[in-house]
Amino acid sequence: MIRTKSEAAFERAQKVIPGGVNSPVRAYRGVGGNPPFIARGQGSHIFDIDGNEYIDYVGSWGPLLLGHCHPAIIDAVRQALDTGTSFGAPTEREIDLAERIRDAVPTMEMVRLVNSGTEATMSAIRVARGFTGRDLTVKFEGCYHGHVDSLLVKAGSGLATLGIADTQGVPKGFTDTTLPLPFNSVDAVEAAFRAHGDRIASVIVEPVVGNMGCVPPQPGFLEALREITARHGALLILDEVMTGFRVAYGGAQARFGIRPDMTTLGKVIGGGLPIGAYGGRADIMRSVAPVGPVYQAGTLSGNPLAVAAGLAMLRYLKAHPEVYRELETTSAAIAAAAPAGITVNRVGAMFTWFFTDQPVTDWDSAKRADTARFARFHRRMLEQGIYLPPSQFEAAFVSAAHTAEDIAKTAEAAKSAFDFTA
Ligand code: KE4
Repeated sequence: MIRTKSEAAFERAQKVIPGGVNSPVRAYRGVGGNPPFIARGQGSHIFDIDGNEYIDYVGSWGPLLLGHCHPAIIDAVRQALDTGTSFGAPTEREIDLAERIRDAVPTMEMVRLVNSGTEATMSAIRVARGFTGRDLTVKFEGCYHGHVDSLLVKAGSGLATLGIADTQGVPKGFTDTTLPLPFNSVDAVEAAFRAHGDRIASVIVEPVVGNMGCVPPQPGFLEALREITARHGALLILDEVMTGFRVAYGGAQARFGIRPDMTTLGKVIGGGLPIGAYGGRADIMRSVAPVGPVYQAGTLSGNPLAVAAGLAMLRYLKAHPEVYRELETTSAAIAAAAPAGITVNRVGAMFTWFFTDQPVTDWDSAKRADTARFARFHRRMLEQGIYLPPSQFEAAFVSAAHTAEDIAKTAEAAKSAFDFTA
């Protein structure tokens, strides 16, 4: 593929934007080569500025569950545009979205809209501290909850991709309040609570991890988190920024039957526009300002365009439950394209091909994957018009727009790329 325009754009971008990108993982440091610059998307495909076409398995890192430019989303944003872009004042459609979220995720008895997943998780752990009067947060190695100062400890996603164990710029005092534990280890959680139980405000977890690659919960793990946190008076926060409305209409908590105290959302609920949300038990959420003493705010929170896109997305998903059956079928078919020797982890419309023949159940097993071979594979797939997340430690996303033809082309390209990189 010719990508001369992208190469020139990347040169120019790096002179004014750190790494030439507005989010590190987009720079392709994890796979080598330079990133294509995107001109437009349509359905399950994206097109770069050199006119190359790709089947898209990034989907803007999760929001585009219906694919690019779905008419329901585009029409809703177009209509909202005619009434203005922002008011900084309450609007009825924010109530509509909060009510729809509560309808889909009943444990979110009250909801606050914010502008990103990071804001959602940052706010949720703050509320948990304020509500419990405790300071410590438990997280899991390889999980990523956005670039929240205190949670950038053994985090996944871009930190795992770049091999940044813990970022610079966060005072030790901040990260001292965070206890990173191995994902899927009930023993480690029990031990942490034995040692610090009366100081732990919350446990925050990706119920299905996407940020070390896709790693499902082992049977009983989420249930154990629920029981242990309740026993010690700590709050269980499910970070469903990625899994929310993706692995089921009600998220991972519906799929696995878990009732958390709080949930964070993002991505899908904005239909591709900037959004996040946190919520949970009404008694907890009543500690949020202006009702309670825990402060959280945002100029563009509940932004009319993002809310219009999110409402259109959730309305469509509620009216078309068949989407989730189609996503399961499509994802299973694509994930199955991996040959022997590759570990495939998949939950609903998110999956990862790990370049190891061993099970991947936590960060220690994920990081044994052959990232050099993954990089060669990624480049080979890109050359064949398959646009995968540029990191072994990211989940790939399937949309309702992916077709049988996409699946066939992807399977063919994958076989060639696996053989080529063997
Ligand atoms: P944002 O602040 O990026 O909207 O959301 C942070 C976040 C929180 N929780 C989970 C489970 C997440 O997956 C994320 C963000 N996901 C990454 C993809 N692994 C965003 C991609 C990027 O950082 O560019």
